Amino acid sequence: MRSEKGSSGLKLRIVLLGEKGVGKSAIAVRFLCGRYLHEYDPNLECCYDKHEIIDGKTVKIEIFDTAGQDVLDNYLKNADAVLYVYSITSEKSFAAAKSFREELLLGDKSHIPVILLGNKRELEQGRQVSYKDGFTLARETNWKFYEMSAAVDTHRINDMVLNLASELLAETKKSNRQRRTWKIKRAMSILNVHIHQPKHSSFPSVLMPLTENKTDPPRSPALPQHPRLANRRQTCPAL
Ligand SMILES: Nc1nc2c(ncn2[C@@H]2O[C@H](COP(=O)(O)OP(=O)(O)OP(=O)(O)O)[C@@H](O)[C@H]2O)c(=O)[nH]1
Ligand SMILES: [Mg+2]
Repeated sequence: MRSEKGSSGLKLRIVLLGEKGVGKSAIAVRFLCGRYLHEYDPNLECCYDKHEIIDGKTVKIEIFDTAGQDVLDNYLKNADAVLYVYSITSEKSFAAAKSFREELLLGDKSHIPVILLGNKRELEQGRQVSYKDGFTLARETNWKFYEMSAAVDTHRINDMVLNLASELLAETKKSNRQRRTWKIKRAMSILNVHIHQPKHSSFPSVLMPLTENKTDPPRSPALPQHPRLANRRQTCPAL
């Protein structure tokens, strides 16, 4: 998740990937417009993003629907998360999910959060991929897993995306906090170097007294001492 340019809000870009016909556009339309694919006319309305209040913050959620004509790297370049869709009625689309996992690992992109989504779950009679297989693939790769239907599940897709946004927002807050702590620690260590300057450093010590008088001898050994005071120090330990 990143800050949106020119605004105080945050932006989350989710890229939809998966084989042809698995229901990527149907899922995008369901989330963005709350309707099923055939109830949506792309000539009359255009939905790409949606603003949601998540944990008190405004988040612009962009859904990037793909059609498989570009190389994976181009899609992943600006992705904060991937929604990988297969159809539970297509073993082939599930095999593609496995290949996608390999590609991510080989391309060193396994840090990108992925949700594996088995779509068309209401078509139980045509099922070719078991729930267990989907669940196992996701667990092996530390992905989240859901089975859903863009056709009949009106709220679950929404809830799933909002959950993801909420988790990513929490992670962003955590890493910002860590970055702030790191900056403070770094500033402290720089300060520390100055406090413990070597005796004859050309830089003045931070703890050096600003004024100097004879009754209050300077504590820094780097400063020259008056010879009389040095003698008195030897005979009078209180000084
Ligand atoms: N029964 C059922 N059909 C669905 C579901 N989701 C999508 N479909 C149908 O599956 C077909 C393909 O859906 P799309 O959303 O166009 O699939 P896509 O992944 O965007 O396909 P491409 O853009 O060609 O890659 C359409 O006929 C949809 O109506 C679902 O949950 N259940
Ligand atoms: Mg499509």
